[in-house]
Amino acid sequence: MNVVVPVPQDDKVRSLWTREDAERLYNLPLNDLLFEAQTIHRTHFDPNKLQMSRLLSIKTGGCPEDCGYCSQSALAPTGLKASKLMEVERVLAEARKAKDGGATRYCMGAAWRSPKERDMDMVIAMVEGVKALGMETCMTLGMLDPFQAKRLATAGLDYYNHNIDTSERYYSEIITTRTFADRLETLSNVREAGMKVCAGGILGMGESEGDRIDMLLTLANMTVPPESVPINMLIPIPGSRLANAPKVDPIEFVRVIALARILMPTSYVRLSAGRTEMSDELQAMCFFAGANSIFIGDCLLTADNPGEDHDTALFRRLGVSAEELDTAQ
Ligand code: SAM
Ligand code: DTB
Ligand code: SF4
Repeated sequence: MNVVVPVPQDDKVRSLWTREDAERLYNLPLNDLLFEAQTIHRTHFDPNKLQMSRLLSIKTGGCPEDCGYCSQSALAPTGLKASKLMEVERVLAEARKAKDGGATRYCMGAAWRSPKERDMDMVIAMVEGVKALGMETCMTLGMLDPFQAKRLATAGLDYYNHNIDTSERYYSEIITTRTFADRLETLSNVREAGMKVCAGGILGMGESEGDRIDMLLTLANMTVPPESVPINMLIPIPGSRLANAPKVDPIEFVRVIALARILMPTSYVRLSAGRTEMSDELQAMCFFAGANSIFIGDCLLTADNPGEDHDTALFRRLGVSAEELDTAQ
């Protein structure tokens, strides 16, 4: 078997992963790749614990951006009804339910290109309110300038989610209303403001194997890699440009999860959107490959998620349970 030496991420002078390293890992015989990923996983995490987050769409639809995968773009005939920013009290009521359901992190998403000044007070009140419930907070509101990032960080926002979605090369095939560089700039503003970064992407948008590897390399080679890396399987949305994109081969999906685990040994890798379409066996394989975070609940932002009954049964069969929040931090 090839011996793979992971690059230590806490070295003062950190060496970067090369495309060659990543390709070699990705193309290992599957058993070797899984063994390597699971070995690394066990040195940093309890392999039988999953971090559980819950999502809420606080502002749905009517988005001016043209992301080809999204149900919420006003530019695609997806039939989704747009709604206004949710009242703070309603968000907090939903967050309480999520906490009772076992979620330790509450993620609030808005269909915006970027937050407007007039919305910031309500968004800040949501962060403070959810934080006061004793949950970790995460938001995904589109692009942030340094000032907005600082305001959110000061309010106590723990994580900001902003996905790079795919490789730099393929990005403009999927989104034309902003650039890959815009995405990286927001991520840098989030990091500078002192928040933790949640950044990942989507598989199944017609991208190549090289695009998937390059996406992971961009994340892994950041000065500080994201603490949370969501890997979404495209949920095809009727009316969206990617409604008929070719499906990802499940084994290739597992390979990407394993590669993410090896390239970013201490990050949480989230098996994110698309679990409803995955078999229990595929999910189990993703957890073995190093995925250790999921969204729970029966709804993501606008699309379905497996729901509590199915997940509870699956986790019992696999002997995995929810990771508790480390309140000592
Ligand atoms: N509007 C904000 C933005 O785009 O940054 C935040 C919300 S957006 C819906 C959050 C992420 O969800 C996207 O970056 C994308 O990675 C993921 N996503 C959206 N629609 C999806 C779909 N149909 N299937 C899989 N992932 C999806
Ligand atoms: C992420 O990477 N996936 C989540 C979260 N970050 C915001 C969103 C998934 C959205 C799936 C499609 C929908 O619900 O509309
Ligand atoms: Fe808007 Fe975000 Fe959907 Fe893109 S992914 S259309 S920015 S809500």
